[in-house]
Amino acid sequence: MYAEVFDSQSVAAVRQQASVAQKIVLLSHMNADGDACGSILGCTLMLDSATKAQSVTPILPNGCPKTFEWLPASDRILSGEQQREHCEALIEEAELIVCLDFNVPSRIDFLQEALVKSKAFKVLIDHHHNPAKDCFDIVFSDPSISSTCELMLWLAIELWGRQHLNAEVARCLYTGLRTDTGGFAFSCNQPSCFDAAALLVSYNIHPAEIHNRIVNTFTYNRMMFYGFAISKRLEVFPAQRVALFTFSLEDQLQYGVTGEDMEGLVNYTLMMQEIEVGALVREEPNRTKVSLRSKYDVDVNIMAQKLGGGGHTKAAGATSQMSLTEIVAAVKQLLGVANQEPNKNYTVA
Ligand SMILES: [Mn+2]
Repeated sequence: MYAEVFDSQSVAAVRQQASVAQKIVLLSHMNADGDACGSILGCTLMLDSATKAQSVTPILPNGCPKTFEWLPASDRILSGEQQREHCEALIEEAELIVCLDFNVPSRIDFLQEALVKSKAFKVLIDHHHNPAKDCFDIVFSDPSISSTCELMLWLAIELWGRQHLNAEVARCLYTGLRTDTGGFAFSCNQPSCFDAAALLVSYNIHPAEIHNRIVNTFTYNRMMFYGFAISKRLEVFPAQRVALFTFSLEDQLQYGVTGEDMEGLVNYTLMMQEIEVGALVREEPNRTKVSLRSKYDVDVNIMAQKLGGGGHTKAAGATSQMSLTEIVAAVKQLLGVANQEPNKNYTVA
């Protein structure tokens, strides 16, 4: 599978490094999602069984989110925020570092310096556009692949065959496949995505149970916040086929919700039949964040890049130092709705 991504020399080099490395570190991005958590844990478990390393340590800049603590081995994830010096030392001393589901070192935030400085053999496994190839010894990257978890599965088979696949690994990898495709709704044009799902399900995992763990998890506060968001904080521009959520810090404090609770809310914009591009802008202490989604052909990755971020064609985002007012103006400019009045009485036909 994907012979152009997994050239045999690179695969052999990684197999060799994995077989001799005593200290292995795995890294994924800030605010880890299902694909980050699933790929880092699936890879950790496979390296446990495939190598003789003394230590295999998964590190996330701000730890494992509560929503993914049910994944196997999640208690092994170290939080960079909670144990910064320890994590930096592990990164610097590592002989092999596997980076998953991010394209540039800045996506691991304050841990990037340690990564760049480390003399370890560095492997990137990712599906975002424009990977920083110079920062890694080997890069396995293809933006046409559904998820890093799918890429990790095919790479594992190239490296070791199926001998290190089992129910726990399958549970981890299926989770990223499931979340990055919105439940096999988008980013799944390649048949290989379904081949991967079929193979993972053959290890006796239960898609309905994983679906419940991922989707049916709202607290009452989060549900009430979504009601507030849709009724009070959604601007719809039907003529431009654009919709935009905006949240101040105060909005979030009032309902006791955080960024994690807003995961997926931006997708609600696209549920309106006339809307093609949706955005969510929110304030955090000392910064603002933008999420962008596209239903058809508009490339939101390009828009996110103009805001200093990036991502995928249909799903991208950015973190900014602009104030909420400034970033909303910038986003509206990019969406072509600057100076337009949102239609408050808009109802979908
Ligand atoms: Mn991903």
